[in-house]
Amino acid sequence: MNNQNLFSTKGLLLVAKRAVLFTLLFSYMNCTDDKQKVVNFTNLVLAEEFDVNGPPNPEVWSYNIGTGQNGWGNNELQYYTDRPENVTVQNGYMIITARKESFNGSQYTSARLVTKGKFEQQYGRFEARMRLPWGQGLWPAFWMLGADIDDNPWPGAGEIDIMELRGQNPNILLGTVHGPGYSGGQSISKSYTLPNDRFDTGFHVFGIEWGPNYINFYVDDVLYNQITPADVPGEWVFNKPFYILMNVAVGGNFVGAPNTETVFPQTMLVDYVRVYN
Ligand SMILES: [Ca+2]
Repeated sequence: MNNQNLFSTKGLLLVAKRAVLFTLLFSYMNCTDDKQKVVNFTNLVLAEEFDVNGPPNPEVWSYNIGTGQNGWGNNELQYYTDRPENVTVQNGYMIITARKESFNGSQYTSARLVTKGKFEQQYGRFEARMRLPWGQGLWPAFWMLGADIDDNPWPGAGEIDIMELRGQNPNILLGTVHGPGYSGGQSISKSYTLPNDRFDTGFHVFGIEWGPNYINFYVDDVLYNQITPADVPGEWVFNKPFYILMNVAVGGNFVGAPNTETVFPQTMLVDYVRVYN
């Protein structure tokens, strides 16, 4: 009887603990939902909707061409071009296509677009609606670099990765910041796993809300991470203007090389890029 009573008390305690945990979890979820619904930036300052067929709007976008130094610092395998085979606007989408083809000494081609010198902003809501490529060795990204990078080399200039994904894990994206003392493998990062779905089979909105001393990362309606100066083991370098980059890399340290299972070509469809302040 004593044992039975003890058991029941323990059982009750367990139930109570679970109730408290559930309540905490529920209020946390509500809290993040509230943060996400009450957006901090609502004034639309850039709306690239990709409604005009042809090359992307030259007033906003330019290109990184070639292989960069050491595969853009990551041993990437693609040669970036501005050819329509690698980037074009059609039927409301910007289409970045990674191809397997021999080109100027590289085995793959793709495109990397930047708004450097054309659109740079400090703080705001930056979001893109996209359908991503997939497969071993594919590395799509929507990201930002500090606009002072020419005078303040990476990682001093800072990097905000709004969305990057390893093509071999098409349901897991990462939101990350790099800065002095926390770059590359020491970057501050959090992943988000799409429940029962993949990022290459439909469109999703990837975004940040970025203000003084915070960056909130979200996917669709889910705010999945907030990074503040307390989270980085070095100088906070995100209180200054940044520019946008969009690309599909092939290979490189982050994803490894494609293999025989990787299907080419692979496309990243960008329905829109919108920025608010
Ligand atoms: Ca569109």
